[in-house]
Amino acid sequence: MADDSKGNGGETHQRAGSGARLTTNFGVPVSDNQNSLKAGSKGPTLLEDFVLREKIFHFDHERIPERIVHARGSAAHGYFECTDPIPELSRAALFAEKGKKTPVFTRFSTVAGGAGSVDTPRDVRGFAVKFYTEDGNWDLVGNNIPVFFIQDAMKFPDLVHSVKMEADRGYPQAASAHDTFWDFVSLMPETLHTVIWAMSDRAIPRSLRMMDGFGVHTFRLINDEGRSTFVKFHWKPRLGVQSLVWDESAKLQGADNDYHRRDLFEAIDAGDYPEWDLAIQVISDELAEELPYSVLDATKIVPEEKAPLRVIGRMVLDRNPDNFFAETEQAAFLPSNIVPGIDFTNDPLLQGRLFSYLDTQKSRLGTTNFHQIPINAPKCPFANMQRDGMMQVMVPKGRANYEPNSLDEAGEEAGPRETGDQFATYKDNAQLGNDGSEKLRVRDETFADHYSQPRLFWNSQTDNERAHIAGAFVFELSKVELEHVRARVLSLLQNIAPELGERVAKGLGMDLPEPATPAREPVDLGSSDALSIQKNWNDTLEGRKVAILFAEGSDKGMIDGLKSDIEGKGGSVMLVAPRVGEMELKGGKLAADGQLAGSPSPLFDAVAMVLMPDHVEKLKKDAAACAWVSDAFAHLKAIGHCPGSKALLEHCNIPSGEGVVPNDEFVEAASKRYWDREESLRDLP
Ligand code: HDE
Repeated sequence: MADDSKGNGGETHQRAGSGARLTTNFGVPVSDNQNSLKAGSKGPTLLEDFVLREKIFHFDHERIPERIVHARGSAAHGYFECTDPIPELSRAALFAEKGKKTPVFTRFSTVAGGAGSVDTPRDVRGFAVKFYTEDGNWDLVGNNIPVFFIQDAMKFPDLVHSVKMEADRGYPQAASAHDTFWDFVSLMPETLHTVIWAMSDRAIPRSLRMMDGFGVHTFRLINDEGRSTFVKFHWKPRLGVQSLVWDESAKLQGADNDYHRRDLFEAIDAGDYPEWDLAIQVISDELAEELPYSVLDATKIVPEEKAPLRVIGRMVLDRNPDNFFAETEQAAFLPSNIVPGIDFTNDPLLQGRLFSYLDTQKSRLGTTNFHQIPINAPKCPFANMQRDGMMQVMVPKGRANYEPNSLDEAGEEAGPRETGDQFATYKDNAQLGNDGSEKLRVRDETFADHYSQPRLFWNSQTDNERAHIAGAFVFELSKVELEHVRARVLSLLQNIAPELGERVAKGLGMDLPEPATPAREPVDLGSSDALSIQKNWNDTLEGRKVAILFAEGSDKGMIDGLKSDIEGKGGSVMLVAPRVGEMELKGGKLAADGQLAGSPSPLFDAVAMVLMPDHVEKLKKDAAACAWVSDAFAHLKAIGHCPGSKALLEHCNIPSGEGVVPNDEFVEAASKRYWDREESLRDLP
């Protein structure tokens, strides 16, 4: 067999280790890496300087095109472990045995912004997992929201053009709050289900470690007998789903551009490995037939009440990439990467994706041989008759580069052969009422109901979550300058829920237009608690970050006590003070991890203060100190205080009460957010 499986990087790219002599790319030792070659010390630089030329030539070509969508992302290595095998449903090797581990590489991303944009805009997040299975790579390229904006691949370029920076002015960056996006939404009611999720707190996650992931499309599992079962894939974070509040996420864009990237990297670096359960929703053919919408429609969920989640494995991310470019940037995910035991469905969005991603990888990575880059190469052997191309790094042996051949049927020279019992596409195309006999540019009529599921989502939220959703619509539409677009969105929102339309209209100061006429009458789907973040909120300190503010003369014993109690409950602590150098405290010396103005409270999940009265007097004159506590209060966080620091709260008009507690009650209080506080703080729509 031709030895194609080796040589994908390894031997040809020998890089010397640390302390080795510096050389050019061709191995020539470099004697001076500081100065270019000149004709005399004041003379011009010589063309002959191949060392300078090579160094700058390489530098000039360091960038590759960023991803057209999902350009900003962060990734990590880890493994998937099967915890509940499903051989009755799928022959996939990775689901075959309890305890079986498969390496993974997982990349999280925002959608709209460029590679250098901020981490915390209101946006859908990408959740792409590459499983390096023994039968090849399986890429589950999903999002943190279970539905998508559009039903048919044909609309994707329009959707993306509308949400990215506007064509003439080149802004706004990483934001959906602008005319063209809402113009598109207002003309395409199929976007509404994803839009209502995107206006909920799902689109402002607290951490990449605290978001759900969804395969979005319905897939098939195929068992040994060739039987197909519809499934949806769900990732559930062990830390629970947690979100920010909007003002906090906007302030985080200033406080730390890299808030999510840093959080993921630091957690893994500290051995605090993020973990998700992988669950499947099994959708029987009967259920699929009986639902009032199609399981092939990516704008619809199948409620957990109809098809419960079954956990089949877990993913642990336990290793940061060694090099951001080589791994995270060059990772090429392909929904068409599928393994025996899993198959596609006729979802017209998925079908389009199967086409698109190969093209994009060729355009970004420059060659059809992008599969040879180590992060993309399978970890199992691979062999075929595909040859040559730009940047070919493999050196296949043997004469035969075609198949069939008869050079030596049994020996080395003949090369690889097909194996009929491996991946075979599921044949039945006549399911779910599909008439495969004609080719049509149509959408099945079951795809035409765009309101029932957004209404289900709205009905499932807490009052506070509804206020956030209405508030997000008001914020976004207030940035829309085209009056007729605002009005058109309002006419759609009323079909989701009259109350939503009214609240948004009031928030914008507009009259409510007539509701739009639905293409298909909505049906009543009740409500589902699984769709709410707050109803499922984990009261825990695990994975959360707490700040303790102190200054000269503070009580070190109290700080140490708080710190160890917080860490004992799985939280992490950052010590913040007006300056970072070591300070004399009551009971010993202490240095802060961060300076007050540079460590604003949006960076933390809860804050406590240990301050002496004389320092509080100084802090009262410090705008950063007042903003620190006021923001923590406005972002619904717990605030702990000692008798001295209480004066600062009073100075900033922060009342005691739920979540604003003496330090001895702080650790208990810090695991929550205080949603009820919001009503007294903001004029919620
Ligand atoms: Fe993508 N998408 N997409 N997408 N997508 C890309 O591929 C595309 C869709 C998703 O971390 C691109 O490598 C089309 C749905 C993620 O590298 C591009 C259609 C879902 C990522 C592309 C869709 C996604 C991408 C850009 C409609 C959720 C980032 C660069 C037919 C289920 C993966 C690239 C990573 C990336 C095309 C729809 C998720 C342009 C044509 C639906 C998570 O090929």
